[in-house]
Amino acid sequence: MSAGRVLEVYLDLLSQPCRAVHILLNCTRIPHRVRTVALRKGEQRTPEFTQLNPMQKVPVLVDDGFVLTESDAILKYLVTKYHAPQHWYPRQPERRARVDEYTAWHHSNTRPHAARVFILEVQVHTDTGPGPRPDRVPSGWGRPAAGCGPTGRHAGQTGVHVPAQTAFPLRRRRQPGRPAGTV
Ligand SMILES: N[C@@H](CCC(=O)N[C@@H](CS)C(=O)NCC(=O)O)C(=O)O
Repeated sequence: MSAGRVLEVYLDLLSQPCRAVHILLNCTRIPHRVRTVALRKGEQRTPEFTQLNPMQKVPVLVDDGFVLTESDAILKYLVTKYHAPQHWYPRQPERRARVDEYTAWHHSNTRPHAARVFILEVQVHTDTGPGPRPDRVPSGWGRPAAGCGPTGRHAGQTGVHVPAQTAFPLRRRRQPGRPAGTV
């Protein structure tokens, strides 16, 4: 990092890709400054942020004038540029390819499906009912996680809008015995 220009990341920690960047930065102790972009307040649509990322999405990295979006690219850039330990992103081609294989798969598999489970099991209940179902919320939810994990309260604050047409089929699938409005 060039002197005096601290690496900046634009994040909302309610966002999974942002948390991945945040976790890596903290675990590898790369000096950085977090600039929060509150998605629920629409801060990703301000002219200043749009200039940084015309796609109006977080995370965004700014490293001495170099602007980079897409968490996968940011993670790999950070490890390479700041010489993070090899286990994060090995140099050996086959081992590196295994990481790339997973990260390529993650975006169209783990992430959307996990997000869907979260939205249906937690978000919908929080937005339309008494709150997340206790049996769907991990113990320790809302308390800062130990070590390098994400911190803060996430329930009901994902910034994800659940359109009515998404919620409708859920009502039809409602299990007997559960109050209306629950999945
Ligand atoms: N593929 C991108 C996804 C970025 C993304 O979808 N960010 C979401 C938060 S998880 C966002 O900024 N959404 C704001 C919006 O769409 O208005 C990455 O991994 O960085």
